[in-house]
Parts: sequence; C-alpha cells; structure tokens
Amino acid sequence: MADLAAVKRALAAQRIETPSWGYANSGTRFKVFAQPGVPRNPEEKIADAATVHRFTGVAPTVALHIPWDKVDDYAALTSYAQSLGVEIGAINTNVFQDDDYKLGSVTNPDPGVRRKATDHLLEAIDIMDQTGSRDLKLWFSDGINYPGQDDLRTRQDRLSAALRETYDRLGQHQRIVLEYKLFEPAFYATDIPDWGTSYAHCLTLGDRATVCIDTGHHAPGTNIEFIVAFLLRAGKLGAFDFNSRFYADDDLMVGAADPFQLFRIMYEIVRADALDPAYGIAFMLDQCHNIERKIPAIIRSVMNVQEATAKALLVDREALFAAQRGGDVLEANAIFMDAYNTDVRPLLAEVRADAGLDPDPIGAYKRSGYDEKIVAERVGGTQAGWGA
Ligand code: LRH
Ligand code: MN
Repeated sequence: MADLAAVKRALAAQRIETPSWGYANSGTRFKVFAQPGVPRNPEEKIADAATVHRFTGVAPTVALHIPWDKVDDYAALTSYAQSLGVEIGAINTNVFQDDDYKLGSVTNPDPGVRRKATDHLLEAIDIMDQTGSRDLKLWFSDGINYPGQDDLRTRQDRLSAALRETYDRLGQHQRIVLEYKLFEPAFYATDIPDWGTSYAHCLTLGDRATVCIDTGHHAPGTNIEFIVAFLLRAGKLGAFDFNSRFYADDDLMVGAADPFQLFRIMYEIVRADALDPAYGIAFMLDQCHNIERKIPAIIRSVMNVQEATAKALLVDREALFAAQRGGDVLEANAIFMDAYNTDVRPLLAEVRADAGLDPDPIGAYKRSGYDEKIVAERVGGTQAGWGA
C-alpha cells in the first residue's frame, strides 16, 4: 500500500513550469481569437504566471521565449519576477520565425544563415547568465518538404556543428534540453524528428545535453511512456513540454485529451524516483489556449498534472512488482488501474489546504477578481502573441 504521508510530501514538492506564451494570444493559421486582458509585455505575462503559482502553489517558474519576451534588462525582469514570488525558468530559442530560415536555420545551405541562427542560440545563453536560468531549450523547425530538396546527411553535419558550438558555450550550471518533433512546419523530413535523433545528438554533445519530450510531437499511437522509461534509464531525460492532442500538435491542455496517457507517463517518473525537483527533470507546460480563458486553463492544466501524479504515486508498487515477477498479467494490470481509477481530488485538496491554499484553485481564482482586473487595466497597447 502507498505511504499517504510520503505521497502528500511528494505532491507538495512538485514543481511545474508555465510558458510565458501560454498567457498571450495564439491560434491557428485560420484565426487568432484575441482575448481581453491578454498581456502586452513580458512583465504582464510574468504577473499572470505568478497568479497561477499563487493559486496552485506548485508553479514557481515561468519559461521565456526569445524574442517574444525580449527586454533591455533581463536582470531587472528577473528581479521583477522574484518580487512576485516566481523565477525565470527555461529560455526558449526561436529560429523558426525569420524569413532567412525558410530553408532552415542551423541546417540552412547558406553558411551566413547558419551563423545567424547559431548566434541566436549563443545570445540565449547570455540571457540565461542574467536570468539565472539552468535550461536552454532548443527546438528546430528545420526540415525539408520534398525528397531531394537538400541532403539529409549534410544537414545533420550542420546541425551537429551548431549544437557543439552552443554546448561548449554553456556555463557550469547550464544545460541544453533538445526538443524533437515529427513534422510541421516541415512536411517531408524534419532534422530532429524523434526522440532517438535528439538522444543521439545529446550523447555526442555530453552530460549537460538532455532530451525534451513534447507530448504533442509524436506520430499517433506512439508509446510515450516507453520513451520516458528508456531515457530515464539512460539518464538522458531532461524535460517535458506537456500538452495534449487528439490529432497533431494541437497544444491543448495537458491531460485533457488523454488523462490515462499522462498517468502512464507520470508513473514512469514516479517509478524512477524522478519526480523530486532535485532529480533535475523540468516539467513544463507548452500549450496554446486559442478559445478558452488562458489563466484558468493553465491552472486547470497544473491540476491535471497533479492529479495524474497523485494517481501514479498511489500505485502499490510492491504488489505490482510482485504480480509482474509472478507473470500475473491480470493482477498486475488491476493494481495499475486501481490507482488510475482512484479519485485523488480530495487528497490534493488536503495537500493544498496543508499549504495554506484554497483547495479549489479555479474557484479561488474566479473569486479573486484577477480576471476582471486585467481586463479593466490592460487596455491599449499591443497584445502579446500571435497576430501581434
Ligand atoms: C514547437 C514547440 C516548441 C516551442 C513552440 C512554442 O512546436 O513545441 O517547444 O518553441 O512550440
Ligand atoms: Mn514544445
């Protein structure tokens, strides 16, 4: 039987990072539905992230995206965040939105473009030196649309050279989390399409290069928890970009489309004793809230991760391992499903109350009037995000 006191301690110590861009306007190629009260600058995004932390108690860091969150003084931005009770988390690079990157960024046939892209990655580390961030999050949209468009092998040589230069610039306490994605915006071959490619580059780079799993970046039917178990065993899992999807990279609220998958993923984390922040896995959200209010959506997403984690922590691992060793297929599955079918909401309400928080974060947020306040205050200026 799981030790409930230990489960509650683990839940109280859980840390989930929210994305600055999750608070800004977003959409699809068809439409961006702007919302009232959306942040107009990094400070307002950080204020919204601090609000999510205020009501959940487990989201004390916010990831930035450069240049979406470009400011003149990152040390001042960091102090501002700290004054609101949060820290700056991962720094995300962006080599996917510049005209020069049509045929690729660090893999582009043009050495001048490769230089420009690599310089952006190095600039992000300069920013990390000012924000105190540990993680440089690299995602490359690089790829090709037609067979023969470019040489697949040569593009890997170019990618490897840029990663090496970036890795060698890292400070002692900094690391790379290298994200992969099956397709989009490239529709024939992506240069880092899957976990194996990211893993291989990370092995080549060194200890401070780890893989980032974005849960929306796999072919349908991919067993993501297997990838988690494998990378944990190899000591190469660095981070998650949590979201959920029904079809492609839908970036919906994590746990919304497939809460059972999220439970299976968090079980592999718990089984490896990798939940504690000291283990070093960054649990980040990477989502777009195209039609729903953004702050309550992110609060709900944090709660979905907490619920999946609580269920995973309740798996009676001793009994499970015994059934597995004994080849008792049905018993093993039953033990696993018992935990998943446990209503953990009362337990999480207790954990929140023990931390002096309202057991109902969404209700508390609604009663706080924060949504009305930002709608009233954030008038004029240019809203941040897509279509800005
Ligand atoms: C790419 C991605 C990446 C981010 C972007 C906002 O699809 O998942 O993590 O840079 O979304
Ligand atoms: Mn992502």
